[in-house]
Amino acid sequence: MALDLDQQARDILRKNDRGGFTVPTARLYPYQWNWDSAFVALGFATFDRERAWRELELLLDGQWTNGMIPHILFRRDDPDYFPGPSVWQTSGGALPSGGISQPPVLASVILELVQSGNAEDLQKAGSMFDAVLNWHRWFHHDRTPDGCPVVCTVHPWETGRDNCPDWELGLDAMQVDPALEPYTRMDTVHADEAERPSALQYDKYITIVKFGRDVGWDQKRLTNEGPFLMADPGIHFILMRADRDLLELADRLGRHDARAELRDFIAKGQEGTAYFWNENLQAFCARDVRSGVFSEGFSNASALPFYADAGTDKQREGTLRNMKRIAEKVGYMVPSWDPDAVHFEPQRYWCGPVWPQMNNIISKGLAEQRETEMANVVRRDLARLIEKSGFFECFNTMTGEGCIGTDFSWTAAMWLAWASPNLEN
Ligand code: 9WN
Repeated sequence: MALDLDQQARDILRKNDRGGFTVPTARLYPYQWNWDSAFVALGFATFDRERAWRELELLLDGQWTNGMIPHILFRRDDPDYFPGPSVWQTSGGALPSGGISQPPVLASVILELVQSGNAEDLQKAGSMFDAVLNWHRWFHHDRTPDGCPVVCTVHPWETGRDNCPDWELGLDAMQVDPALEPYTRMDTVHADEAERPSALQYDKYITIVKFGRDVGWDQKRLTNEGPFLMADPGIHFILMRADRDLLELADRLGRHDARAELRDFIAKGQEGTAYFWNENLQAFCARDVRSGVFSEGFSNASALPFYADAGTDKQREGTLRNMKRIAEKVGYMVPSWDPDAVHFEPQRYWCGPVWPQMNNIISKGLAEQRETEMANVVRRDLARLIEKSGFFECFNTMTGEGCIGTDFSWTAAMWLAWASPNLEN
């Protein structure tokens, strides 16, 4: 059966290939997405390394001159997706794109390809090094509000964890722009409404897009003056890890010129980690930057300090205690939202379901920090989910039923690169 699933996973990646880049799934997400592509490259690397690098090269085609790599690249307009290029109206790079970014897993994926590869892989990594460094600079400068100790986010979509209840704080603090033009959502045409964000959430998402457009996508202004400003432990820990991985790449490539700057980024991350510590919950949580208020639930991003090698012993113990508490309540780890917190819904997108790419980085971090038992649970649970339900976008954390997109690229990639039991042979 695992062999069948390996074959199915390869077929999904081939089927979602649009000529060098992969769509997350047909129809619902018909473009190239940033962190999806990075994870997908790990899947391709298990059977076609050339194609893995191609995925990343095409992602970099969309980089803006200010360094940002956008969350979506619109190579052509597709009526199946809203909001498309005519809504974003960006001109920061060579391709039409979204005006925000996504969690920067790219450097870590490149390092993984180098670690499992040869001189040719190192050469490819070398050709991408400056582009990735510029992206990290963009996070540390343009996405760090004046006077704030940490990198922040201006839109729930930028965190990749769209409608996680974490973002309610920031969304509650903003108004829907009364001048918002009427629009038609396409996601609820392709997926069950009960599994997608609400209408009010969508109005606020589009209000932020409108603000970005109104300031001509001036990223510093969007960060300092935009309607939404929160700090995400997901972006924080992923960037910290990526800064370290980029430093290792710099060493392997002999790019000593970049070392001091990367060390500064890492030090900023280490100092900023305390900002996310919610004493009440004994967990790293999202925060509304303007009010300083913490989100009061353990999300799957709260489980990432191990991946970033961050936090004190006490903070890691608190994190693990929360994970054990949650493991008693759900059928499958790691839910995207806390089953003991308000707004938990086991089937609704980022309000409960298990996400394959998150399980991957959570488990990787736990294994590296010798938290083997929990690392194995997190990996085994994703394998069980795929064996039970197939290659869905995400899965109901209670029942294991698949949610939203089918034949999903990152799920196939995570199976091939990490969760398939065949990898143990
Ligand atoms: C908005 C593509 C993307 C993922 C995100 C996921 C979802 C988009 C949407 O799909 O977001 O970027 O329209 O809902 O939340 O993590 O990258 O798979």
